Amino acid sequence: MPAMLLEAVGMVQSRLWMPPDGSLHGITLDRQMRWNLIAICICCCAAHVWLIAAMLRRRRAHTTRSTTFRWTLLSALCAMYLWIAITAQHLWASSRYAGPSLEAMQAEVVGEQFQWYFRYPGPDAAFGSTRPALANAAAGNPLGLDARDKRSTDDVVSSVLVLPAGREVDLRLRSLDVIHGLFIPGMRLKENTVPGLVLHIHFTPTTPGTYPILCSQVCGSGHARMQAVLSVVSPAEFEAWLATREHARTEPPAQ
Ligand SMILES: [Cu+2]
Repeated sequence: MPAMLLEAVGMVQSRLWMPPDGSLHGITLDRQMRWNLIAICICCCAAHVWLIAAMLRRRRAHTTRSTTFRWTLLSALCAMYLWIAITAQHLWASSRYAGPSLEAMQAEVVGEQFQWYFRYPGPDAAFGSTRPALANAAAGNPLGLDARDKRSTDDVVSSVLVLPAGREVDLRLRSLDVIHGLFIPGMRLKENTVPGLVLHIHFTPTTPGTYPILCSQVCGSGHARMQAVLSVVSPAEFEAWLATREHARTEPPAQ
């Protein structure tokens, strides 16, 4: 019965506002959201029934029975609130307080008015230094990669975030100007990019497909067009894509 109820709420949820989930942690998160929604709906309906009944009934003197009923109801509400808070905290902690595994893939997301850039560390597995003074999108260096740092020479910068399905990703988030909000609804992922800070968030995409990337902070006049795409592909397709980008980065163009 609970499974059927969850499934029914899930169908309504996906039709009304939630896109299909493509991440590992999204399964637990969606279940949590559905239980919260069910609890809130029951409370809302019960409160209205109680309110209408109280208006229609004639005022009665307090009895021991009605007082016991009220305390039972209050205790049940407190227990429900605690259950929601504890399970939500557990879910939050597993994704935000616990770090990624050592095998997690590294990638960087950089927000700039009004564009998302994505960087991969290349074969050396280390992100090279950047300098804001060198940032020049027209010259093909939007993040200001410093060529004097050897670790920068193989870094791959892309305007599309391509990730392999089934592998955990450790995203490091930066901003070049104002606060932006990385929001990938299909991955149940939302985190700000803050100037001067490097924030981390980790997750595992599971379902191949294309997912919109949005900005959830009103970051300026072009905020609405600050969109990009996450493409989740098979590990083999990802390796092939990255190898092509790395080759183009490290090999000088043929004369
Ligand atoms: Cu933005």
